[in-house]
Amino acid sequence: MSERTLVLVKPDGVERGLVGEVIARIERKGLRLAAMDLRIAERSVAEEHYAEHKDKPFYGDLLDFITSGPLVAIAVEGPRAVTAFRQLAGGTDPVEKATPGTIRGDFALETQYNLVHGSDSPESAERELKLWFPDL
Ligand code: RTP
Ligand code: MG
Repeated sequence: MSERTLVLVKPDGVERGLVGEVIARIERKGLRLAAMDLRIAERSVAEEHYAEHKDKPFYGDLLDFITSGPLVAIAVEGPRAVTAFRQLAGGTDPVEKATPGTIRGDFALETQYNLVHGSDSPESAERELKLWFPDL
C-alpha cells in the first residue's frame, strides 16, 4: 500500500547545498519522488501550511524564515512514506531529539534551522500536498 507525504527542503537546506543529500537519502530508503519544485513560498501558503502553530510564539519567525528564500517542495511516495520520512528527518530539535544518522541529527544545530519538513500524518500529508501541488 503506497502513501504520499510532503517533504520540504527548507531555505536553510537549499542555501547550504543539501538538496542532493536529502534527495539521496529519500531515494536510498526506497521512496519515490512523485513531484518536485524549487520555489519561493508565498506568505499565504506558508501561513496555511503552518496554521497549527499560529498561536505559538515562534510562528512569525517561522513564516519569515520559510519564505526567506527558495525551498524545494517534494511529493514523496511509497509504503508508509509519512513515517518513513519522519524517521529519515529525525526529531524537531536537531540536537536534543534528532539522533546521528538522521538528516537533522547529521546536519543541523538549531530548531528553527532544521533543514527539512515532513508531514506528520497521512491526513496532514493530503492537506499539505493539495496546498503545495494542487495539480498533482
Ligand atoms: P516540520 O513541521 O517543519 O516538519 O517540523 P516538526 O513537525 O518536526 O515540528 P513542528 O512542531 O511542526 O514545528 C514546525 C517548525 O517550527 C520550527 N520551530 N521552532 N523555536 C522553536 O521553539 C520552534 N519550535 C518549532 C521548526 O522549524 C519546526 O520544524
Ligand atoms: Mg510539523
